[in-house]
Amino acid sequence: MFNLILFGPPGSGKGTQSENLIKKYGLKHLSTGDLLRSEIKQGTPLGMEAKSFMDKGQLVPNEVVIGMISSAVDANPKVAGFLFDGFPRTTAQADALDKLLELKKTSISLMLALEVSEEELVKRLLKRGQTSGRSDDTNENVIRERINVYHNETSAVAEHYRKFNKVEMIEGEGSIDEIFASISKEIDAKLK
Ligand code: B4P
Repeated sequence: MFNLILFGPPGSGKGTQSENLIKKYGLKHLSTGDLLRSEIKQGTPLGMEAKSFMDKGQLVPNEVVIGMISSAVDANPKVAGFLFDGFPRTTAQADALDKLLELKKTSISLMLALEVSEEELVKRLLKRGQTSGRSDDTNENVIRERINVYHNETSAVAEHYRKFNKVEMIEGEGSIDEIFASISKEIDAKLK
């Protein structure tokens, strides 16, 4: 199996690049942000709990997100690999993911980390907020809080995988096609 983590701050292009990557490499896309927004749309208790955190720009509790990913991995036993988008976002989530994959006799193959400046992130998310209907994209304070949370809680996840030599950095500013080409190059080198 080829299991990829697409990593980076909010607005760095994880969701955008994932759409093209799943088409090219046939991976199963697991986005915790998409899974949570689907729960909110359906009005489930999990969705209602998650919304209260997401609207403030905070992370949803680890046990909620880990449970969701665990079910999604179990529900897809025959895939070529997973593309984890927006997960793991804490070291506790990374530990849980490693254990989960170990039980399936597999592991993370590669983490690609998108690098984008803070001002560009804010600009992109405010722009998306004009059309997406996402409440966490319309308020600049909430966007900046999400970026702070990334620095304080999420960036350490890259250190976790760096210990195993699994991280490659990607320049995340430029056209979507240029960034996709850089990402594909890293994946192709790893698949060789
Ligand atoms: P996510 O849904 O993961 O959203 P995101 O990080 O904001 O966005 P992403 O990075 O995918 O967006 P993209 O750049 O593609 O998380 C939302 C919330 O859910 C979190 O704040 C948290 O509360 C919760 N959550 C999710 N996962 C969690 C977890 N594991 N643990 C706890 N809580 C969790 O797109 C941004 C915009 O940039 C788009 O409009 C796009 O068109 C544009 N863009 C992309 N690439 C571009 C480029 N090259 N140039 C110009 N614009 C570009």
